[in-house]
Amino acid sequence: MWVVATAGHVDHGKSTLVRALTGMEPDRWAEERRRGMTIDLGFAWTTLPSGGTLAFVDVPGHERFVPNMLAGVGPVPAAMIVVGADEGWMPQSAEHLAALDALGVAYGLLVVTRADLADPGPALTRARAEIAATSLGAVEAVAVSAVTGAGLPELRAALDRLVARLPDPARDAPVRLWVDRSFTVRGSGTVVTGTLGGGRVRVGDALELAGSGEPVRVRGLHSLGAARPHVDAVARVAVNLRGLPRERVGRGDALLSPGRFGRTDLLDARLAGDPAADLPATLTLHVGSAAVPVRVRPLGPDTVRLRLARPLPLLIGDHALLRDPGRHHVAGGVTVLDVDPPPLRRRGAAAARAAVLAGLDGRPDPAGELRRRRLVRAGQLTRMGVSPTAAPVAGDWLADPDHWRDLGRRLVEEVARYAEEHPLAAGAPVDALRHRLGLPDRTLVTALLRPPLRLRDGLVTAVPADTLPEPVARAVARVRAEYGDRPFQAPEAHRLADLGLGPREIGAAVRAGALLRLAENVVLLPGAPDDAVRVLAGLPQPFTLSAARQALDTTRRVAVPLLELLDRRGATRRLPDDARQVVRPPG
Ligand SMILES: Nc1nc2c(ncn2[C@@H]2O[C@H](COP(=O)(O)OP(=O)(O)OP(=O)(O)O)[C@@H](O)[C@H]2O)c(=O)[nH]1
Ligand SMILES: [Mg+2]
Repeated sequence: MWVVATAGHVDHGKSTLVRALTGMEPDRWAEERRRGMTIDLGFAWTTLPSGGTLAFVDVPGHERFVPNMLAGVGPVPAAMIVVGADEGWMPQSAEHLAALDALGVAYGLLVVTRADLADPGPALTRARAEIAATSLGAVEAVAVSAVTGAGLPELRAALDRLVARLPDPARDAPVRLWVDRSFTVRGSGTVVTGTLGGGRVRVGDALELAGSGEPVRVRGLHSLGAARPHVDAVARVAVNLRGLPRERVGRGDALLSPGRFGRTDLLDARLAGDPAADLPATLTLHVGSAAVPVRVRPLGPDTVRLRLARPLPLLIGDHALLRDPGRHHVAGGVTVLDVDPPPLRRRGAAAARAAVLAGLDGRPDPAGELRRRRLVRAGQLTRMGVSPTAAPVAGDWLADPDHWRDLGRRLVEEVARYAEEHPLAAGAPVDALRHRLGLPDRTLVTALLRPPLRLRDGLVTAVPADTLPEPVARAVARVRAEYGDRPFQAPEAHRLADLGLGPREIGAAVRAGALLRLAENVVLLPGAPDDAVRVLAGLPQPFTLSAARQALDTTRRVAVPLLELLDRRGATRRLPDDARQVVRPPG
């Protein structure tokens, strides 16, 4: 199934056209039929010549009902713009088009209707030009009369061509079903409807209400007027929710896959196009079927911080629209850049934040998020719409590799400092170290332990340096200082010789756990294999030797024995074609 929303000025014939195409009545309310005007969203569907099913979300054209229109088009990726041949381009033709543009809608069709009343030519020319300047670009156009039926076969064929171009929905995406209607069915209880843009809903599914966070259970599903065991995106769907009172859910709420979305009332966003310098301080944010008042704080020339009056389940990359309800005016589109932005407390923080936002484009960027957040839980990233690519350093904690190496170095220093401050203590308690490093979880401290540090009875100690002969300990310290920030580069043979590390000295350092020998004269620091797995887990799997070598910024001399070591440890697996994949992250 595909879903297309109508758009266009009041009385230009949207509902009449939907009726002519589907044989169904989109104006559901008696009041709408009495007044001959759409007030709220209408739903109808038809079979196209190709055999596919197309559902329409029919929207009201009157300027008073633009918020209803926006709730309908928000989750729908394609539009049928309807212009009356007799009246031509009108204010809500323009406002609806501005809304589609702000939401980034890229697929559409122009229909000049009421062509039995006037020459469609002028309306067609004007509307085409207006649409061409938006995210919809050049669209196909058809002239019709819903009364005589002229042009309807051509319109059906054009709709077939339109839906054939629509991108395939993400079938495995988490569910975020924006609710556009809710009502009670006697004997069944509360039913909500919406346009499912991605994923699959099944009878029996546990979902979560965005507004209250409360869990709900799918008791029944309807689509195209029939009960279904499951419904795949894209689809119009009606969901019967077990045991949920009708007052607890309504338009603007959403049904979510549990644990897959955060809720945010603070976000940073980029304004589309040439943003007006004098953006009002309060506007309404429209996204999905929701409309929420927001306070706008400009940051950079085209970036803003939005404070929402209530939290919404938004992801990085979501498109939304800002509208000035008082002035009936679409103020612009926004792309969400960050749904968990840092507070701006210090002087200069806003300017610094603007500089960061200047480098973001709303595309999920796992490595960039790690770099900016340094330490974050995998689940938290997922709930922002970013799929983690790196393996966790501990539990579900992810760390920026540079930050993690830095923490490792600081831990060694803190253990030494603790020993100086507490000469009689048997070691530094893990919690004290956690505190000193400002880490949120003690498992992070234990995950950072590398020789010469070790944990015994909850206390961290450094293996006394004097277990190594003084010259060897000094040489190892030099290696650590020189190679600590390029952990996959092994000192060349001549450098080892300069440092006084011959085979015997290397043997002693390896036995003390201070160095790791990969091959004759190829030594790394002991944490290198775990760090390597973390880097390799971030590559598209499986990966080649050369991809691994580049990602690790090293040579074949190191990469070949290092990968063989990882194979032996069961962290990577070598495939028949010599490519490899990471099978077990470091634990
Ligand atoms: N002659 C003629 N009249 C039409 C045609 N299409 C619609 N109409 C008439 O135009 C009037 C408005 O049509 P609607 O379909 O209600 O318009 P709408 O765009 O849905 O209006 P809103 O939903 O209120 O924005 C009705 O009286 C229709 O009968 C057409 O192709 N030819
Ligand atoms: Mg209508």
